[in-house]
Amino acid sequence: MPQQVTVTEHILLHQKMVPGATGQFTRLFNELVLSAKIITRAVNKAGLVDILGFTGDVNVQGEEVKKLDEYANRILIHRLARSGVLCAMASEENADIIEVPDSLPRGDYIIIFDPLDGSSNIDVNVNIGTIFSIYKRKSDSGGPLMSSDVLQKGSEQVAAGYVLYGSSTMLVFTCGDGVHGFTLDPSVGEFLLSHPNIRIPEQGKIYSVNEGYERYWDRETKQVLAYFKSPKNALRKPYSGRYIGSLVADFHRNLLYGGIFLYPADLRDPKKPSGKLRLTCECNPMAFIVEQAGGMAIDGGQRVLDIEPDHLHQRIPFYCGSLNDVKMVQDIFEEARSGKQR
Ligand code: FDP
Repeated sequence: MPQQVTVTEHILLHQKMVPGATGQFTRLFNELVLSAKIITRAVNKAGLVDILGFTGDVNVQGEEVKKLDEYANRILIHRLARSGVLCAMASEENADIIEVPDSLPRGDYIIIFDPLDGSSNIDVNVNIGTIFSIYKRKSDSGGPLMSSDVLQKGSEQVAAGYVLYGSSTMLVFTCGDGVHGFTLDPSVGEFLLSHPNIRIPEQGKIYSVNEGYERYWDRETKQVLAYFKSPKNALRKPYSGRYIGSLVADFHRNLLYGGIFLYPADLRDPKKPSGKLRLTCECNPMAFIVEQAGGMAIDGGQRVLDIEPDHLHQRIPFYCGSLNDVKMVQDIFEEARSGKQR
């Protein structure tokens, strides 16, 4: 460990540097950290207590809900509502915005989260994660909350991050001043700074995509993959393919080693022409983190953080990672739009 700084100390230092900070953000973050520890405890006991498998319900995405998904969602809603600083929450598991009950104090922050990402990996002991994205409301405090307060562009995020439940639990986040990673030391129950100022390598060597769906991709994405696999690319050798199938885990590996994550549009299902990943709870937070680490995230057409969301569970095609790799994707899409052939 380079330094024994806890995540709470780090956030308090950040608070001191923000003129006029009230401590509201620190309170919200403390509840997130506590939730991450509680979820870690449940994840670590999976297989020993009755927390694996399905609840029998189907969520707003039409997916079967896993018990651990439901547990993580419940913990986050319960804890975050008690931070006293939120006016609303939104979860990947809930169809609508979650209001903070009248009985609890409120503030100006809004948090959007995916309580347990990579659910299909839960029952087989493969890495999963929690993703979060934090905004401040635009409308006046105390007045009615507007949908535009929740549906802000990703560039308006105040902070974003993820918790990775892996060989250890890691909390990685940005408040707009770089990306920092903290590892949970279970012996002291604290997240300690283990990865200060993370920078993603400018040139990656890994691509992560569910290649089984190649036949359903658009022409440009097929061209992109051909490029990464060609010995004539920037590396002068094929990239390595790595796909865990948990966004948090695939993203985290690429962040540290360099690489690109792709979840393209899928032309198979006309109901989901924009791929699978959700703009507000998955793509925006990852895009904020990757940009803060020196990388890039696009939907094939534009910067992810510039997209105006039109609904809470909107999906977009997602290309995210090392600068040179994502620029290459952008060039291929731009050439296709301008009618040029490579
Ligand atoms: P999951 O459905 O298992 O929760 O968006 C959710 C997600 O996992 C991502 O974490 C992951 O990158 C992707 O879906 C995997 O989807 P495919 O199985 O279609 O590859």
